[in-house]
Amino acid sequence: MTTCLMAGWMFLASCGTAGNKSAVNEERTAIGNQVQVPAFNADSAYRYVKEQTDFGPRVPNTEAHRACEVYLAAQLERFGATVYRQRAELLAYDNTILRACNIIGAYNPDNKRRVMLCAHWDSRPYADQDAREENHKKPISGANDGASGVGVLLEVARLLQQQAPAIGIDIIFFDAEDYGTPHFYQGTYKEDTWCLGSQYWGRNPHVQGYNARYGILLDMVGGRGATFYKELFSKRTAGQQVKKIWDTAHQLGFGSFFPKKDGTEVTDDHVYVYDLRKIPCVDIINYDPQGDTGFGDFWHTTADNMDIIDRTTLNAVGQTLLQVIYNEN
Ligand code: AHN
Ligand code: ZN
Repeated sequence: MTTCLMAGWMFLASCGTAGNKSAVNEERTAIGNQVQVPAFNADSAYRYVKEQTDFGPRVPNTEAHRACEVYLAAQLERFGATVYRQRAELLAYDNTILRACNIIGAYNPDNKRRVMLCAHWDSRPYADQDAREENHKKPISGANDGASGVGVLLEVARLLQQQAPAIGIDIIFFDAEDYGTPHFYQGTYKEDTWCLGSQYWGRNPHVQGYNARYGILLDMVGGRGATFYKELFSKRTAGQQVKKIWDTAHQLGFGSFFPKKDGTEVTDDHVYVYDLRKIPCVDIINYDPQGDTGFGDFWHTTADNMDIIDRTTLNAVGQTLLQVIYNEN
């Protein structure tokens, strides 16, 4: 005890100016709103969403999927991330072998204090919620279901290169999220057919013993008039982070996109991030309390294309995300 006090006093006595400066910095972080948070560019995010859809549906084992993988890895590299491509052969609901790839961009990889940001980059092979039965076996464009979350995170990556936050960030694009059992399937039932990429990553993280304080998953974050209710698995396993994100959105004036109300519980990549790695992870996912699927009328239909993407929604999610991660220390 005496030694501690002594050391503190000696430090102050020997370098008084530095001591004061550090006290001022601490005060600034304690107040909290002094941190410079970069401005999210929604035009840029919109362009990244469109560039993905321009490849066509990113269904595993297709040429469009392969080309988009190259594009996403190149974008993360261009934005200064350390990029990992985690390849895996994953068994689908009907035992099709999917040549899948999780794409990871690490920022400040040596920092132990980390937050992971994720979205799925594949698109669904079946429009099996479409009103027209003839569309059920057609692949979807997935502008919202898939590309929107990735587009927002590519814009975040661009900004991370310009201005580093105090913590390390991992951007993870999970593959094979949306190859789950279609409604028309008559074969043998199999469990856990959604989120195959995150299940693989959860068992085989890109870095041995990987850990993060928490994660944020973006799913369907670009739709016009979207509403992000509090998803219930997130609320139960990452309650603190849910509160922080929704409070932040309200402070920034995006309250209409983020009602402080409960949605439903959704099986999505965040469930496997939590169950397999014990990292609390919040799913920011469109919830439509009116519609019968809960996800919006476009969901798993041919209508999920660029026509429903709105820069205003991308901006609300992107700017909220930036505010949260730049205030971590
Ligand atoms: C299920 O339909 C089981 N979960 C929704 C997860 C999902 C699909 N997100 C986008 N597409
Ligand atoms: Zn989907």
